[in-house]
Amino acid sequence: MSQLIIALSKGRILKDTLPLLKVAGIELLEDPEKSRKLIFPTTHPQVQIVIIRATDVPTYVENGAADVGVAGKDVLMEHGASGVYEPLDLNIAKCRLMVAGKVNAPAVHGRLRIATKFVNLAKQYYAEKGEQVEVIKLYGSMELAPLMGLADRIVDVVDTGKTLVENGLEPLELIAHISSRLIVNKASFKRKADLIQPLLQQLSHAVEQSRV
Ligand code: PRT
Ligand code: MG
Repeated sequence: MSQLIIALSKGRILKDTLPLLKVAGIELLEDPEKSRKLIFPTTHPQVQIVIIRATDVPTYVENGAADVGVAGKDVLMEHGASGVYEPLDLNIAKCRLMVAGKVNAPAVHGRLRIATKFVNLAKQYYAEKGEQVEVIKLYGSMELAPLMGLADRIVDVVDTGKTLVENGLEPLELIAHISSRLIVNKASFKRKADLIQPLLQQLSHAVEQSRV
């Protein structure tokens, strides 16, 4: 019997995906937030869930190490992820990809310095605007960069905006609306259609239910 590996990341994606998977008859037997394990069996004998970093999900699925995954559109756009199918918008972990800067910051002369973990997205965004900028790669806590004089702006995802406000920053430009997507390895999509097609149908049904 073929096995299906689903890649998820801890935190909001796991929390929001589990109720959808439950509708598809897939439930974890233990809580990954309380475990150091990385591979988890489920109530479905043919399905296992692996827990990895959010930014690694497209890599696992693209290479077939996982058959299916859930990743934010921000992560997918930054990664490229051209090697995977993206059949379903799960409408979860919603946020906005934005440019933000210090409140009442004086005008910048010369090239803007942009701190972000979304280097490709930031470069693409400013290239499309025809603006020459310097992009500085960070791995986290982007909000700190303008306060410390490391950058003039950040490109990051914003949900409530609370983190910006608490750090004296304000949203300046909306780049994209973001939600998490189901992604599928292209070979698995064909070879494991018997498992993936019903999963897709049940998940899209669950997403529709959650919309109303
Ligand atoms: O945290 P880690 O470095 O392991 O990886 P990650 O940040 O990529 O993963 P995770 O689990 O934090 O986010 C997974 C996905 O959730 C992202 O790829 C987004 O698509 C989506 N998402 C939705 C968010 C947020 N909302 C969000 N608010 N991802 C991050 N945030 C951050 C935001 O950048 C800010 O620093 O949460 C902070 C609080 O946001 P506010 O605006 O509510 O204050
Ligand atoms: Mg995070």
